[in-house]
Amino acid sequence: MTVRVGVLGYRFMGKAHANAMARLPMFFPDAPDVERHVLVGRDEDALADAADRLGFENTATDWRDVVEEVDAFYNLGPNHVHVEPSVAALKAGTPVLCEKPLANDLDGAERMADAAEDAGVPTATAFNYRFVPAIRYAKNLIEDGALGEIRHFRGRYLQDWLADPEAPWSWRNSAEMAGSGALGDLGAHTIDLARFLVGDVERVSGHLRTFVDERPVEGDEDGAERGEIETRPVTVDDAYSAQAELEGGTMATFEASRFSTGHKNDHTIEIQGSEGSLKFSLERLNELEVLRKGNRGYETILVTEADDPYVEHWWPPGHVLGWEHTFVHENYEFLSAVDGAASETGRGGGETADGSGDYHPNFEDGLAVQRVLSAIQESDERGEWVEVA
Ligand code: 4PW
Repeated sequence: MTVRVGVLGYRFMGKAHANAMARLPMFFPDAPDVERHVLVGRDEDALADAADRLGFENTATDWRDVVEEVDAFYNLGPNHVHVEPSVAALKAGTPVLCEKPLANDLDGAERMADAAEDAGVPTATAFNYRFVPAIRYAKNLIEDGALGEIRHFRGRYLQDWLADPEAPWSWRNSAEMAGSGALGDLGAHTIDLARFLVGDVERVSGHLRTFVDERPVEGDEDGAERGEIETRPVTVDDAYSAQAELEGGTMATFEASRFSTGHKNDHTIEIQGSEGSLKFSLERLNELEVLRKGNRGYETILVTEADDPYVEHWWPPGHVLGWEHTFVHENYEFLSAVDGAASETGRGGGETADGSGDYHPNFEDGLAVQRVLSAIQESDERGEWVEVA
């Protein structure tokens, strides 16, 4: 079957996913045929230009005209538009991939996960860092017991694009449009990796901080062109930190900031167990540092061999991959699940009893992360530890 994909959003993430879909026939010949069928946005001129560049057949200015007609719907819009279109697509029986965090708040994420369960079709929360070969390698090591019992997980995700107080306001600074700031935008990835590699988060103690509480608006914001407004309030966190307890008693710390001067997209993970340890940095994503039992130091493993996860699809050993490849792997897995689910018993039927396939991270995983985000916010407000619902 040819999977016809409808995509809402054509900026940063639209580009990342369109590029991924374009790479599939070249590098993943066993992937289903994929048509970039329709691109959705509000500004017709910008949309037409983006559709042309990103290889879409059609455009639409209303997602309502699209969600029923396509074989998969990608919701890559700002967080506040995640719920309504995703739920409508699922009600029409259309599989959905949605960017992270799943929603602005717990209520929205619950509605999405409920709709996914009722629909019984594959869903994806776009935690693309699960698809880094070195992260997969780390998961295999942990599952094989090479680290023993996991005692510590440390994850931090540091950026600096808001360190300048004059950096312009965007939807990512608005609680109404984004739900939270560094916490949901960056922390969601770290929390997902903690769940993926170690286990569920059981309780948290969180701290959120906003360093700059208003920012200049750029010319294309409503009212700015006419000189009516010069700034908008920042209503989300610029940085967060949390300590947590994971299932099995692992101690964890999570941290993210948009004010970490000198750090552009620095996501690092450290895990220490009774038998060994590992370290991963997104800035060196082809490497994994591993300390094995009996050794006195870490060895750096270059995760670029043909038998390393996903690598045989690309280049010979040592020919490194980058950030964009994580989206290719993610699209490969999700679109294969969509195709598998549809081909068994027609659209919506599939490998699993309810037709949802076995793709992860799905909306249930997105909801699990949202529960942790919400507990961290609540803990900051109450000044005490909070159990994750
Ligand atoms: O994965 C990261 C994010 O979640 C991206 O690299 C940029 O920062 C875009 O949003 C966040």
